[in-house]
Amino acid sequence: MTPSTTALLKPFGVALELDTGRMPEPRNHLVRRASDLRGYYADAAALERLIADGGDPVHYEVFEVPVPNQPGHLMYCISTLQPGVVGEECFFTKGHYHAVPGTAEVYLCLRGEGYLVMKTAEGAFAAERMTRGRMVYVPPHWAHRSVNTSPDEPLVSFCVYPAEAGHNYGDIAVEGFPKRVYRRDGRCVIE
Ligand code: S6P
Ligand code: ZN
Repeated sequence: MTPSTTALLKPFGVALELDTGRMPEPRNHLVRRASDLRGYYADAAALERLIADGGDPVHYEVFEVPVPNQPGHLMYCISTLQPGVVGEECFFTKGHYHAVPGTAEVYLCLRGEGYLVMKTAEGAFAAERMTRGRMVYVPPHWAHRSVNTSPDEPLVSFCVYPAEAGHNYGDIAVEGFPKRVYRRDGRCVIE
């Protein structure tokens, strides 16, 4: 089948800074600070202290040059999740299901260390290690959240997913994930 003229997108390239996890010329740049994560961490008082005394630090940034959100296209982004803890809990992204639930995602870790934690609406849980050069496959129907377990290094990832997938934050602000990731005495604990 020949695509219509409007469906034909000209091929393009995008520069990525693999170490810093930035795009020099993004069209979309999402910044989430500690205050955007209210309600998500186990220790709400520790988060408020971080916001008030720590200058409401940036938690993570996502850089995109979008493509049409239509089936057939692939969306992609590079993101940087800063290191840190709220109380003892490692910094994380909000986490989401895809609005089109039958869409998967690939995460490639470019720098740092952490986990991609995942859950299903039926209560299944998985945690896959993220280290440089490791790819994690998020199957359809699994909500996913990045967690940075390093004491001092950003977690940089590149992800690719169907352009129509969208985001569904659903119950995550209220229910969270079945397990949380903590750093205690220099060790990482998932419980
Ligand atoms: C999109 C993909 C990432 C996240 C980003 C921010 O499917 O998984 O681009 O959107 O890491 O996470 P969140 O949970 O705040 O949207
Ligand atoms: Zn996603």
